[in-house]
Amino acid sequence: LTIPDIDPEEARKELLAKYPPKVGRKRSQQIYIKETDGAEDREIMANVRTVPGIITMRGCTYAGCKGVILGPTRDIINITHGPIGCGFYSWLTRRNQTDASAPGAENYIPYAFSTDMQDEDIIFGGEKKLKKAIQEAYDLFKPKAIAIFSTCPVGLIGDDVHAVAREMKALLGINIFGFSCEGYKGVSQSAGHHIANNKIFTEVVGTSDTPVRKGKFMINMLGEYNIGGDAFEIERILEKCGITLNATFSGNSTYNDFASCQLSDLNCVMCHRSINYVADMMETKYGIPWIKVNFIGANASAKSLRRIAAHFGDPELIKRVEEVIAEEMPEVEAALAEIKPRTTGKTAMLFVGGSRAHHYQELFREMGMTTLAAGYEFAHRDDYEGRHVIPTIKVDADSRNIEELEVEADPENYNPRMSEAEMKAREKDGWKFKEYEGLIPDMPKKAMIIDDLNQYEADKLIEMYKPDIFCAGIKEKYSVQKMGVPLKQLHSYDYGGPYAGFKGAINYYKDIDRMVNSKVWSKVKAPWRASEPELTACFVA
Ligand code: CFN
Ligand code: HCA
Repeated sequence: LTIPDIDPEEARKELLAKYPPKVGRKRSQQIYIKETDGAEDREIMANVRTVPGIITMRGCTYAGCKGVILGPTRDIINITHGPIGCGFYSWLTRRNQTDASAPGAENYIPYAFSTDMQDEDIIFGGEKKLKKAIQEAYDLFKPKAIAIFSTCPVGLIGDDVHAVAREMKALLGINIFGFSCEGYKGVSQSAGHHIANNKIFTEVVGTSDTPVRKGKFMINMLGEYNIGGDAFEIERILEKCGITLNATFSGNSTYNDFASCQLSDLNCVMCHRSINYVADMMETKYGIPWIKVNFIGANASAKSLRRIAAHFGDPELIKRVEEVIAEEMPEVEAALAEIKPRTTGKTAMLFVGGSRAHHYQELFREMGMTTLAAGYEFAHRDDYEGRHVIPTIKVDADSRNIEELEVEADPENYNPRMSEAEMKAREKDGWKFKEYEGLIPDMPKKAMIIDDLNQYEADKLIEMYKPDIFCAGIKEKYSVQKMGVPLKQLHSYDYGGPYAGFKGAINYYKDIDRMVNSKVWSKVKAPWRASEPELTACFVA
């Protein structure tokens, strides 16, 4: 797989040419060009604030906390404390699916709960309204737990959601907890993941010793959110192998799944970015080891199953996993053989979130397609650079709070390029390091890796490279299509999916084949283009 004949250094210059010098210098550190086909020893700048005025693809801290981490839980009532827009626009937009027929758990996902703050609440304070909302939700549903999410104005006016949570918890006798996840709290969604996960870890994980499920090989899947039903496909495969998926963080999950997840034998981390620290904390507190897995792509799925089986080391399980792979692969191979002649040689660009821009390259490779450029919206350096990068910070897991996790941002403590000697020295001090497969080492020579891509740069990239497909989200979809290039939403899957596991790979091959071979958008002319001369004349006059 090779990149077409475009000089990436020239392309980088073109991307940066319009910026004022200071902005250009900052952006240039977030644009990385591969010099080889393998691992390299350079840094990319990531997880830094977007320059104000730039139209970023990122979302906010509230979105990361409420939408991403807690959104897919079924039986926790999630109340947005804020103006109605925040609750409304995080209502069912992520396509995290639920098993409505599952016994023993309520499903509140179809509801949008919000305090609907008005001007007078901003002026006089919104705590009373929040208490009323909690009482109302309790009276109507009698849930196991209620979570409160702070939006920007809540932090600005100083409502104490934690005090309200404590008071209502004492009054109602159920678990109620608040999140200080105001949208502006961090540089992106990523801060919201931290805030959500820390609280779930301290308030819920390990609070029950009653197992929800039993099995010989019990695993948790961390960082799998069941978008388009991905977790259902992963569970189907695991079940076939005789592996019990105990708790998923947090696709189709329940309060009790979190509360008793410490009874599992192994944590598998699917999306490293959103949750790696929970795996660390569970290892520290409960001694549960963790491994990285990836169920996006048929080969990646097979590799992950083998990794899980190897961890348990049970000969029967190892054999069963091989049987399942052998059973599943022929259908995948047949689907691939059908589409591959049409997809081979096509090109893609992926700018998505904090893990999919990497994971989906596997599927494109299977189809014989080349990724010309890719990047994350909000991932950190370890997600890009890979290598030994996960220090288990020496603090008591229970007391580990967001300030302590900020240590990650400190390059002194958290350097993916740390030398072997320094890692050894730190290991003596109680630090742990793990292998992690990053995006940059996996990309071909001349590929561009761009952090926190923006609207202007996306347009420029498309003009220069004319990829056969662009993968991003809803905000990017229509502007890209107007440039004649099909856009695959790799957040919501555009009503499609699942794309995980073996069946998911087949779905993906078919969808992408259709998109790169019937480029309807390049054949459509926008109505205003047809009458452009008239309009121009009109404005000139
Ligand atoms: S489901 Fe995940 S896989 S959790 Fe994360 S980093 Fe978002 S919501 Mo959109 S699709 Fe995306 Fe990842 Fe992990 Fe989703 S690539 S941006 S915050 N993400
Ligand atoms: C979020 C959620 C999001 C947005 C997707 C998009 C998702 O970041 O708050 O921009 O299309 O997957 O739903 O990432």
